[in-house]
Amino acid sequence: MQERVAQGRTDVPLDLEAGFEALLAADERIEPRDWMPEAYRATLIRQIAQHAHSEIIGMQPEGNWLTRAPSLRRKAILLAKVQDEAGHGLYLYSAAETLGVTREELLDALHNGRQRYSSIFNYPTLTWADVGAIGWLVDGAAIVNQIPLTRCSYGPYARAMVRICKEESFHQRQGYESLYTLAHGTPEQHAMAQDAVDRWWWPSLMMFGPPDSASAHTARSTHWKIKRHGNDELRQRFVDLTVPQAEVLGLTLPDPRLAWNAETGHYDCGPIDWSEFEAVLAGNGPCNRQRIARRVSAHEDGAWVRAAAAAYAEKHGHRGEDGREIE
Ligand code: BYC
Repeated sequence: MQERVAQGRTDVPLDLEAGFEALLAADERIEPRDWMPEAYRATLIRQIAQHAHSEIIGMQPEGNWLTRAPSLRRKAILLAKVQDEAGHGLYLYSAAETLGVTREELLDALHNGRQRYSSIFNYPTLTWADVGAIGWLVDGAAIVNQIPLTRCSYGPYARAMVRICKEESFHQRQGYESLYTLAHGTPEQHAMAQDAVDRWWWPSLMMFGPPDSASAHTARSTHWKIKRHGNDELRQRFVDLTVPQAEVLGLTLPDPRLAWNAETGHYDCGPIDWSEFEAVLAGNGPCNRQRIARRVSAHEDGAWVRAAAAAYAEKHGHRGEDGREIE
């Protein structure tokens, strides 16, 4: 804090809590070495870890189609997307580590269910069209949720979001383009695309989290400028953006009550079945057990890589690849 005053970045009172609040009020970023309330730290660890876990578990539904992509071009695109997701996860784990947790603690918490990952990754990918639906709807929803996080008060998370959103906008476009091709293909391909959209629409809306009236964390996270908008506002923004895109795709959305409301300037929607969301969060979605079991076995299979890396570090001390001492 004193360092900031010395740098002339902002006139921060020396009292720690007041200094923290002053940084928030000035819309400055909080950095890892700054003082922060423990509850702010805990909230960020929870959210960033959940986000990182979502990226890593989110590789599984699409990875399921890597060996069955319909062409070399589609396979190369999907491979790149799934690799991007691994990169996002690692980047986010690093952001969480700046808050004082270790990678091991974070992975343990994922594996034993103490930390969550996004509800959306507990659904199966039954056909190739699901890959397109994930890109269009799931990445589309993720971008709407994450663009405001580029202005999150915690610097490392905000900066991670800038890079991740850039890549996810490509992911969203590839999904849209893939679905467009199917929707304008044979009647069977059109039907497959429609079926995928029918199954992914409602879970994509649930991705934004519970209604604000039932959201435990929104009020405090908004005060801390971690969240910039409520869950309902972002969900509505996603619906408003997506309905016209569905029309261009030539596909329908599975909500008979979806209608333009000229008075509000938004689309009205039918009610979301929150009991489904609660069941998924309680571990009873269609694929919860399978996804965690797969993750745990991948982690166990990778034990030899971690052991080899540790042995190498031990043998070479704190030396970089060029053999020089790392300070
Ligand atoms: N799923 O008070 P609330 C991707 C929980 S991956 C599961 O509103 P908050 C991609 C919430 O944790 C991108 N749980 O919470 C990857 C809380 O539970 P606890 C994923 C959910 O944190 C691969 C309780 O419900 N994006 O793009 O203020 C392939 C109450 O909720 C969910 C992110 O992770 C959910 N959907 O707001 C393709 C974005 N929603 O902890 C694509 C970062 C809520 O009290 N995260 N819960 O037991 C966020 O922006 C916020 O954490 C949320 C929730 C808006 C999701």
